[in-house]
Amino acid sequence: MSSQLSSQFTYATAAPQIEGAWNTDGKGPSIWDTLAHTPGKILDNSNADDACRSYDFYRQDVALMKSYGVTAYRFSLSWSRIIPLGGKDDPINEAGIQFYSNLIDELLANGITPFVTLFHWDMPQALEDRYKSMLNQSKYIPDFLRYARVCFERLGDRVKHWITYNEPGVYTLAGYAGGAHAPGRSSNREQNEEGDTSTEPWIVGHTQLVSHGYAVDMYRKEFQPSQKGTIGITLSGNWSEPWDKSDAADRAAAQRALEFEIAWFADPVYGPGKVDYPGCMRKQLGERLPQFTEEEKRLVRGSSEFYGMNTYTSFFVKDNIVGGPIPPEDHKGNLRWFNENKDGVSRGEESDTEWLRTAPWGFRKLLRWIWERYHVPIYVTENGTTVKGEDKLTEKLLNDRHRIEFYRKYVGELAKAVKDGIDIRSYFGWTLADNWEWAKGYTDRFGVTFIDFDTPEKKRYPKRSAAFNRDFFKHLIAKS
Ligand code: PNW
Repeated sequence: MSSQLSSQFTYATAAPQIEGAWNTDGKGPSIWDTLAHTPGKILDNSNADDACRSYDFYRQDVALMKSYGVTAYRFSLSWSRIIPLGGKDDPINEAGIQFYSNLIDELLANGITPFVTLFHWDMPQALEDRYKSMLNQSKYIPDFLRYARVCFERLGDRVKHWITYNEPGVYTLAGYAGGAHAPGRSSNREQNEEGDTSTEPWIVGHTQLVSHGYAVDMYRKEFQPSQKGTIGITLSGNWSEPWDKSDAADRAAAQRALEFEIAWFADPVYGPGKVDYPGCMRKQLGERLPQFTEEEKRLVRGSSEFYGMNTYTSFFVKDNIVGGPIPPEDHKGNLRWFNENKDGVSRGEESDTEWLRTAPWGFRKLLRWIWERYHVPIYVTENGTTVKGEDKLTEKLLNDRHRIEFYRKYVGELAKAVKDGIDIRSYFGWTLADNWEWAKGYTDRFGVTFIDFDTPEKKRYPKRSAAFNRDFFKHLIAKS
C-alpha cells in the first residue's frame, strides 16, 4: 500500500449528528432541527438537541482521535451556526466561526489534518421558508456562495481539504423522493404535505451540482492561489451486481443502477464525453431532467479535484420487467434488489441496518469502475457498519467483532485495489462515535466509540474496533 493512502486514515462525522447545542450561542435552526421537533418523524422520537455534545466536548473528541492513531478528521460545518438565517445579506454569527476555528486549532495542535464538508444536509430553515432552498436555483446559489466564501475567508488559512457537498444523491432522494428525511417532501400525501417525487429530486440534484461548480470556481480564482488547498465533492455509491450474470437484461440493469446512483453526479463532473447526465437517465426521465446551460457545463466539468467516495455495501439487481411505462416516481432505473443472486449466494452478513450488509467483494469492483470511468484520485470519505444488538453498554458490546471483520475485509480490498494501481489517497471510517443517525434517531450505532446517551456528559467508551483499525493501519504502513 502506498504511504500516501496510509497517511490519511481517519473517521468522518457530520455536524447535525454530533454537535448538539442546536440553539446555543446564536445558532439558527436547520431543516433537521425542524424535522426532529415534528412528532412522528424520528424512529425513537429523539432529537439532536444534544446529540454527542461535541460542541462542548470537542477537545475530548480530538484526544480520542489522537489515541486512535488517526492522521486526519473529516467533519462538517453547520451553515446556520455560521450564518443563522443562511442568506447572502444575513449577519454572520461570530461565536459559530469561533467554535470551528477552535476545533481546527485543536486538531492541528494534535497533528490531525482537517477535511471540511460545507454541506452535510442541515440546510438553514430560513432558506427553506423563504424560497424552498434548492428548489429555487437562482435564489439559492448566491446564498450558498456567500456561505462558502465566509468559510474560505475565515477558515481557509488552516483548512486545505474542502468538500462542498456530502452525498447530493442521498440528500435529494431521501428528502424529496422518499420524504423521510428533511425537508420532508414527496408525492406521498400520507407522509408529506408537499412535494413532487417525479420532478423535485432532479431539480434539487441539479442545483447542488451547479452551486458546487460555482463554489469551486470562486475558490480557484480567489482563494486557491494563496491558500493552496484542494476542493471537491463526495458522492454516495454502492456496488450493483447482476442477479443473473448470464442474463443481458440483468447486466444492463446493474450498469443502469450504477449510472442512476453515481454517474448522475459523477458524469457531469468528471466525464467522459460531453457534459450531461447519463444517457439512460435522459431516456427514462426525458424533460423532467434539467438541461445544463453552456455556463453550467463549463463550471461543472472538472470541478472536483478528487473523487470523494462514500460506500457501504453491495446489491444484486434485476431488471424490473413489469411491462407498461416506467412510473414517474422511479428514480433508480427501474430495478429490483435482492439479497441473494440467482445461485443463492448472499450479498453478505447482516448488520443492524436493513440496507447494509458486509459486502467487501463489491468494494474493489466499485473502486475499479470509478477509476476506469473517471481517472481521478479517490478519497474514500465514508465506510463503516452498525452491529446487531449494539444497544446497552456491556463488555461484550465493546468487543465489536462484526465491525472489526467489516473493517478488516474492506481495508483488505482497498489494499488490493491500491496494488492494482488505483490511486487511492484516504480511508475514512464512518464514524468516530455513535451519533444521531438522522430519521433513525439513536437506534443505529455506527461508531468505533460507544456513547452512553443516558449520561449528561455523553460518556465515550472506545470499542475494540478503534484499536483494531489503529493497529491494522500501522501494520499496513510498515509494510508499504
Ligand atoms: C451516509 N444507502 O448516508 C451519510 O453521509 C451519513 O451522514 C450517515 O450517517 C451514514 O451514511 C450512515 O447511514 C447514507 O442507503 C445513507 O446506501 C444511506 C445510504 C448510504 C449512505
